[in-house]
Amino acid sequence: MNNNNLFAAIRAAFPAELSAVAIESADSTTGRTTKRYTWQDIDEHTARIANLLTSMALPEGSRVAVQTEKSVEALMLYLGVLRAGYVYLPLNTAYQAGEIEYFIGNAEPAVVVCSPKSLAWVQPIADAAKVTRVFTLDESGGGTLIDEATKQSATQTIAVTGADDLAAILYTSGTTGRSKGAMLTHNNLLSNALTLKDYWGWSSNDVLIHALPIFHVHGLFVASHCALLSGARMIWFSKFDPNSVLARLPEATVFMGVPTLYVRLLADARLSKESCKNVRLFVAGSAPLLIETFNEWQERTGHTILERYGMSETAMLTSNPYAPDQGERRGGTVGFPLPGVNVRVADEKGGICPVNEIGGIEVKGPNVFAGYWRMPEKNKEEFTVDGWFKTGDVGKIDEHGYVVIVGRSKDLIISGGYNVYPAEIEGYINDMPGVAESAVIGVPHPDFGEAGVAVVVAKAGVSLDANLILSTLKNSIANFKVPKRVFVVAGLPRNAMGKVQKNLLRQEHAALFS
Ligand code: MLC
Ligand code: AMP
Repeated sequence: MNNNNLFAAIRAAFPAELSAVAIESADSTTGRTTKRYTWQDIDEHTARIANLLTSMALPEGSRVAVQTEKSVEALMLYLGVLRAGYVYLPLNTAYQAGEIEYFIGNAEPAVVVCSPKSLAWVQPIADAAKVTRVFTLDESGGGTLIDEATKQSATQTIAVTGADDLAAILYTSGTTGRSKGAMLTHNNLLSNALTLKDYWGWSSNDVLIHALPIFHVHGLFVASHCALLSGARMIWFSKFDPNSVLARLPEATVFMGVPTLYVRLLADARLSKESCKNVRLFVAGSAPLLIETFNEWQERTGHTILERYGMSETAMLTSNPYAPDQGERRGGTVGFPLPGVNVRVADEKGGICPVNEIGGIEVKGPNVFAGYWRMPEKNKEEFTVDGWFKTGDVGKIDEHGYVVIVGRSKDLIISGGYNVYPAEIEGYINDMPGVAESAVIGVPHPDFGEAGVAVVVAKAGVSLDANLILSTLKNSIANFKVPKRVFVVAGLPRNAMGKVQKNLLRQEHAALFS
């Protein structure tokens, strides 16, 4: 029978020699190998996890929500969920109780896996949402999930799924209201992964340094899928640290990172042509790569970073070329639409923009998600009548076919590769006693690319304490969402329509971190 399960394709790509090392977990400070996992280990661990889930007789399409530290076992959990035919729902480790309560309430997962140190507050949330079972998984791969999985058989028949069955739900914040769950099918993920594997020239000789978190598209899908589908080895870091990455870089052939990772590596004097001697490909994405970083990287290492563009709803849309005969890699651009992916630029009336004209970037292709989880009205808003997905990014396609992103129509801050939605943060600030209104803006930041800044107005007669606003936010939301600075001001600039002029605030604070 034809099985469209993404894991079936991954399993079929395992090398014949199952005793070869597939993943080396490495100490995130020193870079030294702490444990080796063979392809056989991946096969057995994922089979056990899949058997554990199947033994629970969960309803078809059940979600497995996961908020755990990064470990090889956490990757096995993702693969085990695919293998069992359930839907994987990764959650940023920085999320706090209020945020997790929303995700669990909205997605109604059958199973939740959390870190042992979060169990005390996750369990009541899960109980209230009638979650069948909560397991734990810690950063060294221990916990009740693995204890229970170990009792299961190490062989399993991969669940048969259709191409359009859901493989994962990735929550991505909305410009208004709460986060939306982007539903990704097995075919969305597999088609995109196979395209990237081919386009970027992956082979079993590759060695990938994996230093990104695995709760987002970049680390979970782009990096892991390319390596797994190529039978390539991964050096697995639970956290990015320039020291450990530089210790292992000489044996790597591929590195992937958000721009902040490149900025931090450049700040380390040990980065040199010698340290990159075996690397064939540096990939950057998830946020704009500054041309200064692109140029400096070229000078220091002799390598031209390949910048690509993607999002949770669509996986990867465009990429600068890998092979020289496909063209040069141009800094400041995100390259060409990937094979099989259609990208167009539309004006406000829905007409197609001519070459070099700026408009909204739209996409169509097998990579485009199946819609937002239980939000039919959002699907109507964010797809055109002829079925193109409106990315919310603003850009153009130049005369050579390169896509250039110039901004966003969505009010979004991308900080160190994480998305922060001003409307969400403003909502928290506006609920604080004594606050009349607030505006959260993104301003240039040398490390994170952009950083959030809050401008807050007090109610008449109230004196607000900026530090108290910051500490209140730190106690309620993920740390990366907390603005780096808070200013209490007399009033916000508004236009004739009464709309807050965030562009003026951005100008005013543009040099804050320079
Ligand atoms: C950490 N902090 C951040 C932050 N990361 N603040 C803003 N933006 C971020 N991204 C906070 C910390 O909580 C801390 O606050 C302070 O900033 C300094 O922390 P740090 O020790 O320097 O941070 P670190 O743990 O080193 O993390 C930085 C990072 C991490 C860059 C390594 O943010 C990261 O891994 N980013 C990658 C995100 C990613 O994978 N994105 C892909 C999305 S997929 P305090 O107050 O506690 O001191 C996608 C689609 C696509 O977009 O195209 O790929
Ligand atoms: P997410 O919703 O977290 O998947 O973030 C997706 C958004 O990241 C996109 O809509 C873009 O705004 C942004 N993004 C991803 N890659 C790039 C890139 N190479 N350059 C500029 N922005 C990017």
